Amino acid sequence: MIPKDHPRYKSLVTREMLGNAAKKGIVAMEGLTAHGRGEAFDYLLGERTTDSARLAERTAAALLRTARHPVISVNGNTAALAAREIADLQKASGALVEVNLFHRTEERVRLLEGVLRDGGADVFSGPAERLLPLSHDRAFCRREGMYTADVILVPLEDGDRAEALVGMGKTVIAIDLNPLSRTARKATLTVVDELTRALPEITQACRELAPDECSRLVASLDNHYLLQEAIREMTTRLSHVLD
Ligand code: PTJ
Repeated sequence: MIPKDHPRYKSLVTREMLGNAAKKGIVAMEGLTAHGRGEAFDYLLGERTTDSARLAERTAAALLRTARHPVISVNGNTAALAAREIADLQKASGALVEVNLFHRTEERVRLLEGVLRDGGADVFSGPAERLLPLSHDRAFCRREGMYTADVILVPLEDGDRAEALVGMGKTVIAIDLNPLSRTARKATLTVVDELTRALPEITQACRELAPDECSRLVASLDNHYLLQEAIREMTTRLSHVLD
């Protein structure tokens, strides 16, 4: 029982939920460690959406809205934390939703597809092939899905696949609280914000952006600047946190 008046109530409830999702096989055991790393970086950000993250979120929306064939890639942590938010973003952006796993088994793929459908998403499923230039199982995807996508949103990704997708000429949007990660540095655009804060912001921006603002945001995309701003926000907060 987690008491509602506990100062870290939300964080404790999320951990408990992820622990239960791991017991059911939705979240990989390794996903719990990944979540802990994310929490540590969120502490440094002050657990809020910064101005530079909001700019990144609007730019992500602009990329999705102007894409020919956008795809949202979903792993275990993302499905457990944000199935409903993924469904909302799919409706606002028109993107395909496709499961892609590092710790891949057919059973986990089916479990995650069920979680996403329960959240309201229309999941692009069916037999996957080893199509991406990777030696691990994130290489599995569908020819009419990720493989032919021009823009891919990859929340909580690993750097290998972000790099491979960029190498294939795709525009890669990462959501990652760690601005130092390989993913953050390899992606075309990195949203340094917590997943469940970032997705509704991107969805809202998809709904409200006018075409000329989409073009302006895409033309001025500068990921190096966004990462520098995220690191600056963290170091500024660190230097004042005990004031
Ligand atoms: O479900 P699978 O089998 O595909 O496995 C998924 C994990 C997450 C285990 C796998 O992709 C992995 O190992 O990821 P990494 O390399 O640990 O990277 C995850 C990144 O996401 C880290 O940089 C974390 O800081 C970040 N992160 C964790 N939780 C959140 C987050 N970023 C945003 N929001 C979060 N809630």
